Amino acid sequence: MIVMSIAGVDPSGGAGVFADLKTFQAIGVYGCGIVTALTAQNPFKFFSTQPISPEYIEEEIDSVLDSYEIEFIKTGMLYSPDIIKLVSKKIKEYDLKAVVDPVMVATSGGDLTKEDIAIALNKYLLPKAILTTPNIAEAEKLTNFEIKTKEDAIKASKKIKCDNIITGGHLDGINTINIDNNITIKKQELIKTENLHGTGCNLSSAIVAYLAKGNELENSILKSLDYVYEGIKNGNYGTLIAKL
Ligand code: PXL
Repeated sequence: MIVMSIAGVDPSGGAGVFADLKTFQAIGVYGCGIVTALTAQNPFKFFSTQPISPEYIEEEIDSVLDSYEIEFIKTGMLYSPDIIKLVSKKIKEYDLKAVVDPVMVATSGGDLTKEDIAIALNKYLLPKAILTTPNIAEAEKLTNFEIKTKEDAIKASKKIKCDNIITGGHLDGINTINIDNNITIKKQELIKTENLHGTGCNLSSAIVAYLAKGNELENSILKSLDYVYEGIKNGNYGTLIAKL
């Protein structure tokens, strides 16, 4: 089983492609990583971004998919509408099943996108995705709808252009899962910690790994919520990673 992440590089290893590859390995699938941008950052501070050209990203994707049979991929930091368009084209060309993490703002406040990319995500990528995994702020940007309550999250989830999970880290631990317009609420206890850097990246890559291992979509999501929850509890994210 081979899966692929198309995302940015966080050199501190907590988020982005490096984190995705670790999650793939931990769950037991082989991971490939396509780099869309380099960043200079650590869990406390974001310094800068160096995007890769869409032409070169295309060459990276072709070089892997020319030799590997891949069904499931995830996308993370895509940086610009041009990169989003390119990725959408490649999903169609290779008939890929894509889990889209609609990365827009870093917890550390960094420059993960060139401009507001919600329009491009809605227009080009989400209609081709099998799932998207926004947090509350990202779901608000995708839908232009403010989320304050569980009912708001359910309404927003029905406005999103593909199956989705709106993660509940900023909504009392209430995760809203919408598959074929059927809503499942999965509440998780919130863990008091500062160490959450990369949890979004890890959730979407875990979902891809569980899908590749033959799990259905809802089961893959539920297993991945548990996987990330255990990781947070064990201090696997952000600064405490150093204890590993
Ligand atoms: O979690 C969002 C994210 C995605 N991709 C990269 C990141 C971050 C957050 O810092 O650095 C490369």
